[in-house]
Parts: sequence; structure tokens; C-alpha cells
Amino acid sequence: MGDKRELLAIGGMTPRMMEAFARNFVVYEMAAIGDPESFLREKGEGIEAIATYGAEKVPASLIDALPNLKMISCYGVGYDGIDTAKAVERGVVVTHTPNVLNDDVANTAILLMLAVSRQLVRDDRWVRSGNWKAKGAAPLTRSIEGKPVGIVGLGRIGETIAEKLQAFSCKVSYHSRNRRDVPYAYYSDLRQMAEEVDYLVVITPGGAATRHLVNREVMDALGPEGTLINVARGTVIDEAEMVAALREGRLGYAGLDVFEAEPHVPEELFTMDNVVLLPHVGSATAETRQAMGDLTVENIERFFGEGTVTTPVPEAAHLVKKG
Ligand code: NAP
Ligand code: 8YV
Repeated sequence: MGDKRELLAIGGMTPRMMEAFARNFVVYEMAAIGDPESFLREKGEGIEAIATYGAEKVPASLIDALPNLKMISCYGVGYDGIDTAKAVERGVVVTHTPNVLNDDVANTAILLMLAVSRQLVRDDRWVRSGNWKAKGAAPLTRSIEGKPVGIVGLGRIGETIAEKLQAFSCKVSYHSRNRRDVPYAYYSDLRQMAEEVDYLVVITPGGAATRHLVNREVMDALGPEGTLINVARGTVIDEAEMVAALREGRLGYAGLDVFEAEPHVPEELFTMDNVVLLPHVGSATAETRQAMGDLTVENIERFFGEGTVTTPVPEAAHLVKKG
């Protein structure tokens, strides 16, 4: 084992990340471990770092099983899968990958707005199925140009979405807990904003504080002509209520990148033409995933090399020496 430290990799890391980890660490891949309990009993004491995929869980029980754990580096900006309170209580530093993915996640939100409104999937099928020849022109669709759009969570990504929507002359408003100094209308009341917009774009963090923030009342306010876009976390929307609202025509359309119990997606959505579904690919371009992976590695290398990190999560920032 030599002088190398030990790292536990949870979830899918890229080959480039695995090569970088292997330079300085003995790497254990959770996916390759047959019996995690006996593995943790045998090896838990030696593990000093976790690299985790944003969608994976790092619960308190895992943190407890690693008495010498010093840092958790998350390959993603959202870290709702990590029990950060437990980690910080133990003095374990948690890092994530903000900013480098803003553009591609914002592009995905707008891609979904366009795909839903312009019926991209239906019209692709119209051509392939021969309908164009057999039935003629496809039915008309709806434009996003100049439409009112409400952003739920005007943070790094939300603000990027707002900026990009200027190219479509959309009238942007936003809801969050705090008002910001930005040229967009602020709504402290999400239901009221939903009533006044055609598109609601959800891009808050996940976790307990935002669970089912978009509930039946909000979806009913968005209404039969309204479009719900979710690139945040599935938990932010009451998914069962959303399916019912779409089925009953109380909600018009939806574009969804994320779901409550991924990779499970309510099958009723598969039959709906007013819905576009993506498999959580908001940041999944080669370019952005490379930048996220490099930052995930950089945080680990700086932590063990220099005693600091580049991008701690806010709750762990006080544990980190200024870089
Ligand atoms: P951020 O900069 O921290 O922004 C989060 C925004 O949400 C802030 O405006 C915050 O404002 C607001 N917010 C937080 N809690 C809220 C609440 N309870 N009610 C209303 N608003 C609330 O985060 P970001 O970098 O933009 O990322 C946002 C999230 O996007 C991530 O956490 C992740 O879950 C998701 N994401 C998804 C993908 C994907 O592949 N689909 C990719 C990247 C990120 P206030 O604090 O003022 O409320
Ligand atoms: C990733 C994400 O798909 O950054 C996030 O919060 O949801 C996505 O960018 C996920 O974290 C996997 O790494």
C-alpha cells in the first residue's frame, strides 16, 4: 500500500478522474465492493477521502464507519445526498463544483422549454413515422418568444437562465427566500408568481428545505396553459400531484430532467405528449463534466497537499484554511 492515502469513490467517475485519484491514492470503488459492511469493517479506518457523484447518498452511517475521514469531494454542485451536518460536526470538509456547470444546466432548462413548446419530440416522430407525407403539415406549436417566465431559485444557475432568456425577450421574474439586486421582478409568494407566468423554471437546491415547494396549489396557479420545467431535484416538486395535474389538464405541460426516485420515472408520463423527459443530464456534456471532474480532483489534491480547497460548500467553509 506504500505511502498512498486511501480514497473511497462512490458512483460513476470518469476515467480521467480515476486516473488522477490513482496518482496519489489507493482507490476503492464502492460499485465493485460485494459486501460493503465487511469492507467498511476491514478498511474503514484507513479511508481519508470520499469522492462522490451528486446523485449518490453519503449518509451519517457511512461517515460514522470512517473514523479517519477528512474530506468529501462531490462531483456536482448539488450536495443534498450528503449528510453535510454530520460531516461538519465531525470536522470533515465537504466540497462541490459550483459555476463550471452554469451554462450547460441553463442551456438544458431552455432546451426543455423549447422542446416542450415547439413539440420537438412529436415533430421528429411526425417525420420518421411518415406522417408528413401521409397527413401533411404537423399541427402548430407555441412560441417561447416574449413570454413571462418565473424562475424558482435565482442563484448561480437561475441567474444564468435569466440572462440567456433575454435572447428570447422573455419577461423574467423570480422567487427565492431573499430578494436580490437584479433587474427582475421579485415574488416572495411562489403561488402568486405561478399565477402570473406561462413558464415556471425550477432550479433550487434539493433537500428538506425545498421538498414539495412546488405543490398542488402552485401547479394549479400555473394552470392549463402553463409549463413546468424542472432541472433542480425531483424532490422540489410533488411528483404524484404533478402527474395528476397533467392527467387532469390542470397543468398544461412539463419538461423534466430530474425525478423524485431516479432512475424511476412515473410510467404514466411515458404516454403523455405534453411532456418531455430527460435522464438527469443537465450538466452532462463532455466539456462540462471534464471541468466538474477536474474541480472535484483539485479540491482533493489541494486539501491533502496545501491544507485548503477551492470550492467548499458554505456549511463547511469555516473548516477550511483560506487558500
Ligand atoms: P445556488 O447558487 O445556491 O442557488 C440556489 C437558489 O435557490 C438561490 O437563489 C436560493 O436563494 C434559492 N433557494 C434555496 N432554498 C430555497 C427555498 N427553500 N425556497 C426558495 N428558494 C430557495 O445553486 P446553483 O448553483 O444555482 O444550483 C442549484 C441546484 O441546481 C443545485 O443545488 C442542484 O440541486 C441543481 N442542479 C441540477 C443539475 C442537473 O443536472 N439537472 C445540475 C446542476 C445543478 P435564497 O437562499 O435567497 O432562497
Ligand atoms: C450531476 C447535478 O448530474 O451538479 C449537480 O447538482 O445534479 C449534476 O450536475 C450530478 O451531480 C452528478 O454528478
